[in-house]
This record gives sequence, C-alpha cells and structure tokens, in this order.
Amino acid sequence: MKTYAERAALCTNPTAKALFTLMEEQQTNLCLSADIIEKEKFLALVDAVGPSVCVVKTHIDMMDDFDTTTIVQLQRLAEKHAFLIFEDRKFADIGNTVKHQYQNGMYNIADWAHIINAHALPGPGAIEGLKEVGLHKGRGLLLIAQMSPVGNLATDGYTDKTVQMGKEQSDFVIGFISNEKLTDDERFVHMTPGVKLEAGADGLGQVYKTPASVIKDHGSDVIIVGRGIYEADNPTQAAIAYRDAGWDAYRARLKA
Ligand code: 5BU
Repeated sequence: MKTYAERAALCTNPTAKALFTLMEEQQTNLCLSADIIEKEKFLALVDAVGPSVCVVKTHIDMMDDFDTTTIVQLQRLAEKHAFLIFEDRKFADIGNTVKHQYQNGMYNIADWAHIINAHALPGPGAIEGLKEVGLHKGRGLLLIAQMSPVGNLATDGYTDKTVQMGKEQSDFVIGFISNEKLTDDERFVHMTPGVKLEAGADGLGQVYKTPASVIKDHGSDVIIVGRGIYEADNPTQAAIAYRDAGWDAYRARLKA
C-alpha cells in the first residue's frame, strides 16, 4: 500500500491533497471531534489538542453561545496548529436545499469548513448541490458509507452504492466515513468515528473500536476521537496517546 505522501500526489482535489500532505508532515492521523457546547471551552480544547491532530471536527450547531467570532478564532487556531476543519453536518436533503444549508443561514459553513459530510440517501443530486457551492472554493466532501452505532442501516448494498456514487463525483468527493477501507482507489480517504483506546460502548448505541483495529486491521486512514480525548483527565496527554496509537498502527500497516 502507498504512504499518505504518495497518496497526496495522486489527489487532484486540493483539500484531499492538503490532508494527506499534512498527515505525512505532522505524522498524525488523528481527528479531534470537538463536541463541546461552550465556546470558550471548545476553543481551549482545540488549542490544547491542536498540535496532535490533522483535522478538527465540529458540530457547530450544538454550541450554546456561538457567535461570529467563534469561527474567526477557530480559523486562527487552524493556522496556528495547521489542521483542517471538518463540519460534521451530515447533509441529507435534496440538492437545492443542501446547497443553501451549506452556503447560507447563520453558519455559512462553506466559508470556513474545508471538509463536510453528507448522507448518500438522497442520491447524486445532493452531491451536485453541495458541489455547486464547494468545488470552486476547493472544498471536499466525505460520503457517509457506514456508521458506527449499533443497528444503523448503512450496510451492505447501501454502502456499496455510496462508494459508487462517490467515485462518480471524485472531483468533490474526497472519501468516506466508514468503519473500514472500502475501495482500493487510494485517492479516497477513509475516516472512522467510534474510536477509543479500549473497545466498548456508550449506552446510546455508540460502538468503540481501538486505533489499531481501525487503522491496521480494517485499513481506515483517520481515527475520529471525541470523548476519549475531551473527557480524559488530561486531554492534551490523551490526544498524544491517540496520535501515537494511530500513527503506530499506520506504520505497522505499511510494513504488513
Ligand atoms: P465520540 O465521543 O468519540 O463517541 O464522538 C464521535 C463523534 O463522531 C460524534 O461527533 C458523532 O456525531 C460522530 N459520528 C459517530 O460517532 N458515528 C458515525 O457513524 C458518524 C459520526 Br457518521
């Protein structure tokens, strides 16, 4: 298999290229899921953990005290620590609607999120709608081909059709949210949520896999970690532990 750097060279989408490049340069395949509802705590966490991550994932609509400065401050941290911003918006409507949800409203996601994601459920028109807004800005889309919680419906034929849909719009679709590697086309990045240093569950359906299982055994590229980091006694140290576990698993996969 190819290194992240070799895969960067294959990519034409600028966000995919930037992602693989910074993963290689900073030796990290860790994405922080910064699911914090207070702005100052959110920014403090991102600043503390920023040096260990390649991507910070947001749910901007869960923040109680969001204001326009939130994004400016997040962008400053993204420059300071050199990470990409991924808004986990999970668009799931028709093309004309998702286009406006992406561009307009109070969050103007297209202006600041390098990466967004979408369900494949509404079909290719939704991807086209998002692409009308994001492609010329150099943004990238992850399609949700699989989900982490128990009993979810993104399985088998749904997953296969999602991958096919992504391949058909590979100028904008940079990869997949999945539990495993789904295609040998190495331009696509696979990002996996539901990761903790110890496997388990959260009581609301979430299922946790370990970094080694996700990256080495199942061939994914990026581990997405939320509570494993921000609920730790020392989130900075926890992020370093996840970063090391993710990177060791990647190096072991390269050797295998
Ligand atoms: P956790 O605290 O590490 O369990 O958070 C996982 C994050 O990933 C959280 O923001 C979810 O919304 C997100 N997620 C997920 O857990 N599973 C999925 O299948 C998808 C997203 Br898609």
